[in-house]
Amino acid sequence: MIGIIFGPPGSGKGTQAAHLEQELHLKHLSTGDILRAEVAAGTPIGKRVQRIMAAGDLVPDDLIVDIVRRRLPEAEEGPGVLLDGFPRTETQARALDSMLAGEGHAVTFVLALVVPEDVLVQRILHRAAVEGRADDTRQAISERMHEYHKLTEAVLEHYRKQGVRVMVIDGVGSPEDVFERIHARFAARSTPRVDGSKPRASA
Ligand code: B4P
Repeated sequence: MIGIIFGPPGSGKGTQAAHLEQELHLKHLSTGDILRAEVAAGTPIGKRVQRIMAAGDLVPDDLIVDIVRRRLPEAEEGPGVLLDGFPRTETQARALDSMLAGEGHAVTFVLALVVPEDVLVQRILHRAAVEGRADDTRQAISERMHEYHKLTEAVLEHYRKQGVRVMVIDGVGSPEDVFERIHARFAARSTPRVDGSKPRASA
């Protein structure tokens, strides 16, 4: 099972991915977390992307595709993978499709979180006050939203056209409320668990 958790900045991708990792036993692969770890460790990749991320821009496709290409085989050794923050452009989506096809795999589902922009901005500014992430400034948030509309939204259409199951979820409310909706959607469609059993009745 290869799932993608998709949504604009601040929509709760990382938050919900942590729940889903436990619920579906998927390996969570967050490109944002990987890049932040590279920056914190001061690696050559980290030095290359630090300013780009802080400005709210997307890092180059070739760099991120290379990172995923190196990490995916290990993640695929488990029962499934949940990609968070990747793919973010059509070029990345095509690269992912061909990487997976090489292993005889394909994207199984896309979970798209929908949240109005004013709520997104409030959430990110709240995180800025708590965590002080370098890209949680008003200017970087505005750039991240711009990049999302310009480049990332098209990824959803890319998978819709392929007939991949796209589940659109209302991402407003507490993280628990949102997870309940996700869980209900999986249960309603009786998505088989990776071990062949049905999902549990409650989260
Ligand atoms: P990400 O780490 O993916 O950043 P994000 O879009 O803000 O998502 P994140 O997971 O952190 O936030 P979430 O919505 O869970 O990427 C960061 C940067 O890395 C990008 O801007 C780019 O520069 C680079 N990058 C990463 N992947 C890339 C790629 N593939 N290609 C190119 N560049 C790439 O949560 C946000 C906040 O809301 C949190 O504080 C959370 O606690 C809160 N929250 C979540 N759910 C909530 C809820 N229901 N109610 C209230 N608050 C909630």
